[in-house]
Amino acid sequence: MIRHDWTLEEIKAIYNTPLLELVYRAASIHREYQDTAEVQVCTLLSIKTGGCPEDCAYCPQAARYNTDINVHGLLKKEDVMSYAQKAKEAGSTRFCMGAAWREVRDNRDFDRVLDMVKGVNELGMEVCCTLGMLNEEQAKKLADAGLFAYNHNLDTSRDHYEEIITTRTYDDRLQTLENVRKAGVSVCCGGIIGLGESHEDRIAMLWTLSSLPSHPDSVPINALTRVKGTPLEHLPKVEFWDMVRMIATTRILMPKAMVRLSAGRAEMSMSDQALCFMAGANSIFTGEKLLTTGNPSFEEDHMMFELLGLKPREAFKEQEAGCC
Ligand code: SAM
Ligand code: DTB
Ligand code: SF4
Repeated sequence: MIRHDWTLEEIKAIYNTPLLELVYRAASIHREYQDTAEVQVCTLLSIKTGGCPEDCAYCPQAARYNTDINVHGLLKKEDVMSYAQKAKEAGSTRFCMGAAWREVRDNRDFDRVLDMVKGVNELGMEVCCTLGMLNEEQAKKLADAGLFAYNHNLDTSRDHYEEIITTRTYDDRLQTLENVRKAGVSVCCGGIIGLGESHEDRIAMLWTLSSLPSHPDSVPINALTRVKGTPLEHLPKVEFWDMVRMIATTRILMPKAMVRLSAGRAEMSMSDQALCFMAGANSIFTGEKLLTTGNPSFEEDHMMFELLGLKPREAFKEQEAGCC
C-alpha cells in the first residue's frame, strides 16, 4: 500500500532497524513493486557551470567559494546533443541537464534550454533538467518542449536547511516542486547526507518527501562530495552504511519511486553498490562526471551491469501516473 501519512516515529523505527533486517525488508518491497533486474541509467551534463549567486554550503558552483572548477556559460546546443548521443549509445535512457542558476529567468538562455530539451527529446531519451527555482508558466513551457522530469532537491530537513543555505527557503523549494507537478512533469526530488545533519534530520527529510501530495517519481540520495574551497570541505566522509540505511528506508516509504544512488558512487566499490541495489536503489547517474565532480566511467558501469546481471531500464517505461 502506498502511504502518504507515515509518521516521524514510524520512519524513525524503520531507519533504526538493525541493518541486515532493514535491507531484507527493503529488498522484499523492492521485489514486490519493481523489476529488480532493471536499473535506470541517467546521464548528467552541466550545461552552465559555476558563478551561481546562491550560498549552498556543499556546492562547488557557488560564486562566493573559491573552488577549482571549469566555469563556463551556457553550452551550445550542438555540444549538448553530441554528449547526449554518446550517452544514449552507452545505454543511458535519461539525460539530465544542470545549470548553476538560482532560478529560471524568461530570457534568451531559457529559450536556448527549451531548444536543447526539444533536441534531446527527439533522440528518444527522457529529458530531465535541474535549473533551480521555476514558476508554473516556465514549468509548462519546459513540458511543452518535451521535458519529462525536473530535478529539484530538498537537500536536507527543514530545520537543518538554514545551516546549509540562506539565500532561499525550504518553502521556495516546495513551491517549485508544486509548480513542476502541476505542469504534469515527473518530479525528481531527494537530498544529500553528510551535511553535518543528525539522524533525526534525515528522518525528517524523508518524512517531508513521503508526505508530498504524490511521492516524487524519483528520489536521488546523494552522499556529500566534499569539494575543496566549499564550507563543508572538512566534514567527515559519509559512512557507506548510512547510505544503505537511507536507501533502504526510502524504498520502504516510497515503494513505487525510482530510488537513485547518486553522488558518492566514485568512492564505492562494486560490492558496496550491489548492496545499495539490493536495498532498493534502482537508478544511477553514469558518465565520467556528475556535474563538476568525478563518477565511474561508462565502461566501469557497463562491467558492473554485466557482473551483477542488471539491464538498463527502457525509456518512458510506464509508471502509473499519479499512483504514488
Ligand atoms: N542550481 C540548481 C539547484 O540548486 O537546484 C541545479 C543544480 S544543483 C548543483 C543540483 C543538486 O546537486 C543540488 O540540489 C544538490 O542536491 C546536488 N549537489 C550539489 N553539490 C553537491 C555535492 N558537493 N555533493 C552532493 N550533492 C551535491
Ligand atoms: C542529484 O540529486 N544529484 C546530481 C543531480 N541531482 C543534479 C548532482 C550531484 C552533483 C554532485 C556535485 C557535482 O558534481 O558538482
Ligand atoms: Fe547554485 Fe544549485 Fe549550486 Fe546552490 S546547488 S550553489 S543553487 S548551482
